[in-house]
Amino acid sequence: MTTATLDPVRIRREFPTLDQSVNGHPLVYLDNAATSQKPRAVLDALGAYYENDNSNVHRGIHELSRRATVAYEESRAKVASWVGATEPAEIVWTRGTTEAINLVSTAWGLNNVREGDEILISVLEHHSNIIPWQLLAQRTGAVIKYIEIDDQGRWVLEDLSDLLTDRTKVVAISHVSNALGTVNPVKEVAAAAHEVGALVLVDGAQGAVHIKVNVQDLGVDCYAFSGHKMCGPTGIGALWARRDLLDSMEPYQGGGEMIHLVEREMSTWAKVPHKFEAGTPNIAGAIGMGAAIDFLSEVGMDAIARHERDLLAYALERVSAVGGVRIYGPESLEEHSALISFTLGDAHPHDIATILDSEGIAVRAGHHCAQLAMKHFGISATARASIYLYNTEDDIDRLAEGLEQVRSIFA
Ligand code: C6P
Repeated sequence: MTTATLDPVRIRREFPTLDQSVNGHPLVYLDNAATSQKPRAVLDALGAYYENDNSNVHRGIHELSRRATVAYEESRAKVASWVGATEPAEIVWTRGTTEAINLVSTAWGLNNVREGDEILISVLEHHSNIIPWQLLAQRTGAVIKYIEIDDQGRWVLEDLSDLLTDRTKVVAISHVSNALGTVNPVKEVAAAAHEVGALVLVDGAQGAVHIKVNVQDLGVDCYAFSGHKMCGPTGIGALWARRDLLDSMEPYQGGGEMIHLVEREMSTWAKVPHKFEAGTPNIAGAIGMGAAIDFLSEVGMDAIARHERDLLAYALERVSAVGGVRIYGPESLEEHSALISFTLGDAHPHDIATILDSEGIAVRAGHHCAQLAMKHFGISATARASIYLYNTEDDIDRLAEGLEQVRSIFA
């Protein structure tokens, strides 16, 4: 593998799952925004941990526990440098993006948001970045305000200075929309939010996958992301947050690992990040996420981004040429991440996905956990083809051929 260009045909050989037939056809996997496939390097890291080092972390004074702890903490350091954290302690392991957002909305929110305060989110958000804030609003009496979107699924920011007030306590926004592919101007909104003293949390579930993230450059306070969308295992993800913020926050859950001293009436907490990691963590998952970061770093994020952009351009051309297709999301490639969200005439997106599946092509159909975004367009669902580093022009050709079949059935 080289860092300059990327050969997807060579890369896909690293992914055993891709080497199979589905419904009698070679698999075309275009559901990467839901979860990516895993390279052999990640599967091997998981196997090696369970075969050689399986043990609990930070507890046992024995060799296996030492090895497990070293590998687990090394992975934390890799995740820290992946997003530009100033130190590994700024990374809290979570089950994924969803848990990372809930951690902040609960551990920070319940102590910092009061009745009448305002929470600003956008209509484009995944439910994981809506519901935790609605729960917080219900519990505190805070008010939720929304950044609206235009007909290309981009934030409308003309009235941002009205949306942000001295009551705005938190701005929670996605880096990239999973439903439409919009790459959002997070940096600009974060700067404005900080002017009114609000905390800025970014849902990076679809960001850290495709974009070389630097949280310092973005100028945000928290960044949440998942391992399974970036070649890592399921059930592991991370919250990055500024160290002083983490230090100031109360624990999220109580249990082993997160304490310093336990007394009958009162206990004290471990230092961050362990304060937020109650119970035995997903050790294998963390090690697997570290292996995924090694893998992606070796391929090179610049090369991945270039490949995805070229393939997206090709896919937009091929898919939009199918009669009756309507594509949702930004027209400019600069603002459009590696997925195509679309409808095709009167065909229900579930029917589109079912017909494609019969041809061995995996796409997602539905509201993509973004019902507010769907509502904006007056639809309940789209079909979504999402691209990653191992997809090829052949995959896109197969998708376009499959869509022609859908069209012929529903014409
Ligand atoms: N989106 C999709 O098919 P978890 O489940 O915690 O790893 O990630 C949740 C999440 C949060 N924000 C965004 C922008 C997301 O895309 C997701 C996951 C998947 O689009 C499953 S619904």
